[in-house]
Amino acid sequence: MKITDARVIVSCPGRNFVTLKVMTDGGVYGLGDATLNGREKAVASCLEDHLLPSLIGRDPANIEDVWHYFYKGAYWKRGGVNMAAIAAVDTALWDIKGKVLGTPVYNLIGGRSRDRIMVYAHVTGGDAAETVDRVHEATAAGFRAVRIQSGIPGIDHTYGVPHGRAPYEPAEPGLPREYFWDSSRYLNFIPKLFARVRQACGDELHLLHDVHHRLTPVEAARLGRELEPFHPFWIEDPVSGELQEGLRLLRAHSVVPVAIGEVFNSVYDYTALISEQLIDFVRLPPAHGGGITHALKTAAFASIYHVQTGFHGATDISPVGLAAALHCDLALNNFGIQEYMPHQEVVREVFSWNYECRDGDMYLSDRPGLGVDIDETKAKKYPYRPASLPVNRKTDGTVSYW
Ligand code: CS2
Ligand code: MG
Repeated sequence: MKITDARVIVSCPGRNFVTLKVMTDGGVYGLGDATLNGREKAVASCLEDHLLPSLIGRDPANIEDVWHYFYKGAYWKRGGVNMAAIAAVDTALWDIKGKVLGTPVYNLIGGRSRDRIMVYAHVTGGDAAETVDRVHEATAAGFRAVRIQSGIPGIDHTYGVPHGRAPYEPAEPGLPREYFWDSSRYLNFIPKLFARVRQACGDELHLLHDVHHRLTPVEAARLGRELEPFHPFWIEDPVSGELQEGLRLLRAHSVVPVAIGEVFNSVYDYTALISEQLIDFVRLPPAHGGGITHALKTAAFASIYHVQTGFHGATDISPVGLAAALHCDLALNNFGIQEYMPHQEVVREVFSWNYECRDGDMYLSDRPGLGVDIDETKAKKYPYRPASLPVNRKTDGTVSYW
């Protein structure tokens, strides 16, 4: 079997998605997600100009070899753009293999380890009272795990907290907007938010919280300590993880579980974090970290150190990328939880998929391959629109993490 053609489809049904379609001489094709929020065109060019010309003519069955050809062969290793491009190729090849063999991808990577995949819902409120109300709505809808984010007293607009009931979409049209941030106000408020939610919703609900990389290690240690009485499921990205050693300080002072890595792009970003057991969950999803092939290796390495998966699943991961994560979730023994933020309705015009969320769990059908398709004619109706993630400044104007 040979790869005969491959094309990149950039489309904006409500938000931008970059999708790779790989065609074969057998008539079977595979899809991969190449969306990197705010850097969509860079990944499209990486594929079109650099990877795809040498993909044509290869045997799509040889996934491991193709992965290493692009990873080792690039000379310039890793990087968000490069690893998202490799991920798209890899995912498309797993899709093809599943379709050719007539079996879902999860069957090719170990089969089912469970029947369903626990997901966490996003709950955001303008203030603590509204957040509590929204948690009640999420539990009434069946969710057993919720990520709680809230507007913070004294901070005008917080990244990740949309106004009213607007859908959560981190990128905004045009150039980056600037938001302001004050860690001391945040640190004073979040333990109070957790106290209110625990008091209103009881002990059983899993509570998660995303710090969005904003704290220093010692600030994160304070947060971890103060949240301990409310036993969070995890705190996410408490510090910016590129300094892996920074997590030692947090670990030394707190037993709050830590999830990290949605902005990482390979297992090499995790070596100290995992081998020193400084974290509890890896967030790097297949779509941003070299695809299913590399996600399985990262998860295998993590499993040795009792670290579980909690893959990133925000709306900037397309249905193709989410499906890739779900197949891994179903198969991996050290699956922990999956993030789930439903796509806008308009996304259904362009993509069709085989997963369904019921009562806080995700179910995958046994459709061969990934089980996701794209309607290229409909995709053309929604051309690319430039959009950016915001830039964060401290209240005195200094650029900070988000
Ligand atoms: C967030 C995302 O889902 C999450 O945990 O951190 O909203 C993230 O900021 C975006 O996906 C960035 O593209
Ligand atoms: Mg996050």
